[in-house]
Amino acid sequence: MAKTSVEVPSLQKVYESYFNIGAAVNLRTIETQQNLLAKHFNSITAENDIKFELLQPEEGKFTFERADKLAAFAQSHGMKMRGHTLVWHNQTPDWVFKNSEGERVTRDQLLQRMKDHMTTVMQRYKGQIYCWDVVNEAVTDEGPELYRKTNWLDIIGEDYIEKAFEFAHAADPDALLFYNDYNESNPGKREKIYQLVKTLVEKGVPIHGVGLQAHWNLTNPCLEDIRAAIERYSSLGLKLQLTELDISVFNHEDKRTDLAAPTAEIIELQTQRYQQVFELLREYREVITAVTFWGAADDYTWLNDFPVIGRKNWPFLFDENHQPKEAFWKVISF
Ligand code: HAH
Repeated sequence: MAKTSVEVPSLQKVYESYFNIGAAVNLRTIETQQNLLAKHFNSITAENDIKFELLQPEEGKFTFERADKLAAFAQSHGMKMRGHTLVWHNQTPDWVFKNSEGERVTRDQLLQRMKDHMTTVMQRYKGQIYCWDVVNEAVTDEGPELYRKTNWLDIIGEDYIEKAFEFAHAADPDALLFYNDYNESNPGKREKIYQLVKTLVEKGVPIHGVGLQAHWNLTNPCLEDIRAAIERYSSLGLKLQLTELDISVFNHEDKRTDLAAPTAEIIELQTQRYQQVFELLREYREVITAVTFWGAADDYTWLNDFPVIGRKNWPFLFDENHQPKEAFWKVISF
């Protein structure tokens, strides 16, 4: 039986004494999903608009209009805001790594650019963005190497990560500083992320948390691996946040494109999965301070273009019409 919207409890209120509930947003979704966001979420992250290439497409030319609009949306709705992201190998313009002759910049030049970007951006949103993904995805998925091969690593060296955290802390001493990564619950990558973060903590680098992106699907990662990752990272005395949660209805290898709507079986699996995941997250309320979805409702998700371009996905608790799915009712029943 369809329930009317007045009977739908607010997700964010149900979880008030557990953790913040966030959503990634963009300029479109703060319009199209405005009511849903206002009711169920008390935190937002800019899906793209705070990334390097969108904030400083050319050296010294900052374009804050989009990010400012999102920050104003958060403020007018009494929401917190997370900052994503400062130092990353993706969505960073080429100019950052090149001088005016088109040659590679030196270590010192790149450190200066990193610092200038971070300082300008963080100071602008000081008091509004309470928590930053300072470094995103610096660890390899496979192989023995710890550090992902990137321009940051090549030009600066392994200490680019600690430098980023130091610049961040100097720019906004009140901000919470996170290391963020995906496949964070995979046992092999988990240990690499753990080693990286442990070294930072031991060196006294100002880091306050680990972001688990949590781009999951109906079966992967298993609950035991998620639990082990939470235990391992939190053993360092850091806070944890799920920063980009979505539960794809396709396993990563599944490249089929013929599904027009989720089957009853898929809906059932996703419902159970969300129930189990949130049961586990509630157990760790002492260390998990926020759970942010990488979107809000099934009418818009980056998964419609990843990893298969143009394939529809249905990864959230709310359907395409912003109505709560079965999974929503399980997540709020405890
Ligand atoms: C995340 N990467 C990024 O943190 C986020 O900024 C982006 O909008 C979407 C997902 C996840 C990822 C990827 O982009 C490519 C391969 C694996 C995982």
